Amino acid sequence: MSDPKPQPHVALLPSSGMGHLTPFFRLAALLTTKYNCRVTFITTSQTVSLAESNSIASFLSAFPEIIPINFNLLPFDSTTANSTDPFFLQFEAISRSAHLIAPLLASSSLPVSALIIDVTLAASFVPATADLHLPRYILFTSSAKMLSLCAYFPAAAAVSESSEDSDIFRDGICINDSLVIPKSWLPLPLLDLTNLFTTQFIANGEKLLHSDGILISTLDDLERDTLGELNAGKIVNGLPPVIPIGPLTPCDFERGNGTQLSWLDDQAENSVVYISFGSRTSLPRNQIRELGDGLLKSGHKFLWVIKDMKVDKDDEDGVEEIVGYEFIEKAKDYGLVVKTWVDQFGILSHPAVGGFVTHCGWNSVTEAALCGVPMLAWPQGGDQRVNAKVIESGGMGLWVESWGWGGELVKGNEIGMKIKELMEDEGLRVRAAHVKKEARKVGKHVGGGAHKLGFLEIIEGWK
Ligand code: UDP
Ligand code: G50
Repeated sequence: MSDPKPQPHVALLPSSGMGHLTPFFRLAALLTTKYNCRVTFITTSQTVSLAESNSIASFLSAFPEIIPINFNLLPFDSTTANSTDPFFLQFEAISRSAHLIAPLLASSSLPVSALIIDVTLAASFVPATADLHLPRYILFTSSAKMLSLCAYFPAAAAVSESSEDSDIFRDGICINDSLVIPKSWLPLPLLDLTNLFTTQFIANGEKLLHSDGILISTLDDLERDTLGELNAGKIVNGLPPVIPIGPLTPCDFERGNGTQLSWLDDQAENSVVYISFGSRTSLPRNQIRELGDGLLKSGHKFLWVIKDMKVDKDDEDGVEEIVGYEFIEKAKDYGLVVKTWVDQFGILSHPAVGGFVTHCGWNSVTEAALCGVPMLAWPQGGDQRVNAKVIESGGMGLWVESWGWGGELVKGNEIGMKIKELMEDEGLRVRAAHVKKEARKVGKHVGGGAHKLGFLEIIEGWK
């Protein structure tokens, strides 16, 4: 018998927030179960949310072969940073301990053959690991369209800084002839070049160029052109290869108890609209009430996940207090309203679910695409408007661009009409079913099939 092939040992460095942790869990599972890699998973001593610490514990117990490393962060005085967002502050806290990573990795009893770093940590960890002489890849946790903005933004910001014009982004950011990002789609913090998120975004965008490659969990069917442009040097010159590795599929351990699924079992096919704004977006109370009104007016059944606070640890009030007792009474025969962590992929996979009102977090978008569920895009901040455009132009959903994110109230009537339109649009359903079919093909052959050139070859190179 020939010697077994050497096993690459990949260290993964995720960042803060479920939207950043989740793709790392899925990537770790893929590397371990499909690509015969040893995986070291680096976790920080503190997390912002309970959802993060709970899911890390479940992940590690589901994959005992994965080696956890605890990265002890230095104390960080958040009052010195220009942001109040707990997740952005945590990106910063991790970044400021970056110099401690090289000795930690060097001390691993099994030599590390490659490192995969979350994009929000690129600026600090790409330089901090240069002396290890390892291949270093960035995992970009949003859409390829958003990656285009991230890669191009440092140049746009440099022009802005040297300009007399106080509103340099007025006409949007013109990346090339076919890609202009309107000012209204920019994550709001980017309008202030001194904001912590902005300084990080610029520095991370610059450091993409110093990595060996950028991994991205997207769908060829939705972003083929953008991926082509990124790799043809039409976004920025000198970008390393952008390697589609997805859509990454959820792992079994993420599923939880799924009590909502038995309620769905009693509902007709495609009859229920699912509403969720992800793990870190809460709507103001008056908007929650209008959404409730809209759901009742839509005439469709619904499964609604409510979030009242950005960070789950602060979430104390009961569902009734948030949506109102009157609503609960009226909704009894139409829907289920919950305020817990749900098995989102189980819900989206359920045949009763025929539409998804989403904030357009990239994980949610890829999960809905994998399940063939049409979306009503209702972006609330960050990268979500750019992602909403990907949904809309890919024919996977509707987006009312005028629904702002500056706090203007969207009334129940309008919400109800749009949900009705979503649930009754046959064209969207057919297109979503096609995207699902294609996505699952790629998912099955990730690293092979359409993406043959990409991931598998790279992993071979790590051996
Ligand atoms: N999620 C879930 N149950 C919940 C809330 C969120 O499983 O109750 C998962 C969801 O399926 C997705 C992730 O958490 O995988 C949220 O990531 P996304 O990028 O959609 O949004 P973010 O939370 O980062 O804004
Ligand atoms: C959160 C957010 C805005 C935003 C993203 C968020 C992205 C885009 C990728 O997660 O995921 C990205 C984020 C930060 C960074 C570099 C790249 O420094 O509110 O765009």
